[in-house]
Amino acid sequence: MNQSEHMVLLGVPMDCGKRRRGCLMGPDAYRTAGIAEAFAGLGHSVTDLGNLAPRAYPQEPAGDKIHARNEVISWVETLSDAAEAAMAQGLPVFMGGDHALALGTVRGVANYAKSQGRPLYVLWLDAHSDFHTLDSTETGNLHGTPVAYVTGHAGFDGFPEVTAPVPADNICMIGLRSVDGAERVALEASRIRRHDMRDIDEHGIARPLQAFLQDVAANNGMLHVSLDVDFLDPAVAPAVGTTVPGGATVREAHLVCEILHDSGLLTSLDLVELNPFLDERGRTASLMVDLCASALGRRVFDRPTRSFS
Ligand code: HAR
Ligand code: MN
Ligand code: MN
Ligand code: MN
Repeated sequence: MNQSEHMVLLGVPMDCGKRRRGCLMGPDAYRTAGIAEAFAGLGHSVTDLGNLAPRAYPQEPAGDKIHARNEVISWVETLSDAAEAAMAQGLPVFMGGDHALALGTVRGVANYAKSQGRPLYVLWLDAHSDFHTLDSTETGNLHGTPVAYVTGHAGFDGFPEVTAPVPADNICMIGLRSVDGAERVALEASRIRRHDMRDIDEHGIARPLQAFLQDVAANNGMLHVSLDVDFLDPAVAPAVGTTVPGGATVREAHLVCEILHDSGLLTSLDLVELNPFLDERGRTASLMVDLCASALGRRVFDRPTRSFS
């Protein structure tokens, strides 16, 4: 399979989904690591729309438990509109920025899928489940909340209504190893598919992914992938604020991306939580770009298209 895509790059220098700063440098790190050249080298056309910015927002109220609520709300509005528009042009890659950007990108992509009469599926590659509501979050950091928001959970006061909530059945999380108590209770009560690192150790990473992709294909779904740098083991991807040991290896991550490419199902992609301030000679940014290349068709050899049994 060698379909050529129109890649639409959007820089999202969002840094307000948590306290530690640096993710605002993410978009330029991806550019410096050669993301556009990597896609072009695979035969895709590429448009870089530059960096987005939130519109003006009211001052944050003093003492709010939620960090930078108004700034995030403003980003969500900007990102929803940008995502919906970019979907009509090609395959958007949202170069973050922290994971709070997914409140906006997934909301916008879901609106687009609805307009096409197709279901949206979301693959969440992350050490964390990011399934807190504004009530359950202990840190007040909104990068820990996007999955609860886009599935339509209540209590996101002041946030735009989620007009096309993603059904829990359509979400698959792979890589989990840091899930807070309230998130675990909520996940266990939901139909979200969740694969922790023990699952991956015991059964491999290909099987749960292929089962999910089969469902996406059977339902003519669109597929949004949200790739958090901390999905990867911090030994190979140190440039992230929330490192958790025991993450995916370089090969496991490439295999996920290679299988995604072979499926032909990918329709949009978030790259989140890269903090270039914490990187070592650009190695994390370069690894993320290499993974993107695998997801868009880079390979050593073509795979046989039929079995020989
Ligand atoms: N669960 C923790 C919290 O709510 C940590 C969330 C960290 N999230 C990310 N993205 N780094 O996955 O604050
Ligand atoms: Mn995350
Ligand atoms: Mn994470
Ligand atoms: Mn938490």
